[in-house]
Amino acid sequence: MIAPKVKLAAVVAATVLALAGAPASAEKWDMPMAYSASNFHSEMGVVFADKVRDYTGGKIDITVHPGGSLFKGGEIKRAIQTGQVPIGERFMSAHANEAPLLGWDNLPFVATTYEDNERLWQAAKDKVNAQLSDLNLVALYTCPWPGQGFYFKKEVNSSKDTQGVKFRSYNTATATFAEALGMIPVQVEAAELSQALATGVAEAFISSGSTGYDRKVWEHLTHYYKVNAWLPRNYVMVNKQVWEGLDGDTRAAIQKAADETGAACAAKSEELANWYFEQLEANGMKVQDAGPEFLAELKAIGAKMTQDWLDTVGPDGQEILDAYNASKN
Ligand code: PCA
Repeated sequence: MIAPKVKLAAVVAATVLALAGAPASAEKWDMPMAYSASNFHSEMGVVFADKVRDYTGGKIDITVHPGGSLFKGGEIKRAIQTGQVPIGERFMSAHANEAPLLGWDNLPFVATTYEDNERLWQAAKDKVNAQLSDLNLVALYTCPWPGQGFYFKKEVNSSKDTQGVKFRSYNTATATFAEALGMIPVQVEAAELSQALATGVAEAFISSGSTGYDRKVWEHLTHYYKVNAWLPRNYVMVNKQVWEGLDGDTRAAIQKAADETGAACAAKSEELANWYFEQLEANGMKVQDAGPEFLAELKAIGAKMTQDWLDTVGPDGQEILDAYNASKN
């Protein structure tokens, strides 16, 4: 039995909370994110958490844990699927090994601008959401990284220069790309990238200027080749049962926060894309367009990868590409 004094204290505390405008039943949600705290995706995660607190009247109180600090990048999806945490963020195409459709944003040279990437997302969205639902997940918002290019520690003009290079990949598609260039892929999380470069586990990788900047890769590497091969997306996802267990008003409030944050995050990504290159240059890296021979090879490999994706995914993949191509006319 609870002692009357304690009971009274609890009532008083609840009243104080109610008077302060915070509902006594505030739900605390931990939100693991994979990338560093100062990265724009993580900063936007905090913006999202603030908006959710605001729009739900304090009912849902999200704490962001960036940099893989609560769960490592590769563990986040599973932690949400199994209900260890209600919500989290991860790189979508990292899940394409399990669900190939989720590699929709990793098709080389298909959508190389922010505008086209958004068109591709609109074409893919319903199918992606259906796929995520099968995985017990609901996507709240997605946000593109800047275009992907290659980091090396030497000048590279063609695949003659890439043979035997140890390459950090971030998903199956980038490992395939590396192998087609004669490189040796090793999968490493962005959070562990600096260490992989410092210890020689990897000596090249594909990514945006953003991750090169976050990981200060100029300490180990010298060249960045702009390729803009694709603009992959992160997504913030919630456990399906948790989502369905919320009342309609709370869901609408969270979705409003998510829609606003997704739009702001994409705008931020675009705004920062060139700034990251300037920072790489200011720190001594040579940032340049990939040369014609290298680019032609990358495009040939890319075309094959897109075809392989279509073969694996089947009609859903083709429908996405058809809808995307139609949206460009
Ligand atoms: N940075 C992330 C994914 C894509 C990007 O630009 C990374 O390199 O892991």
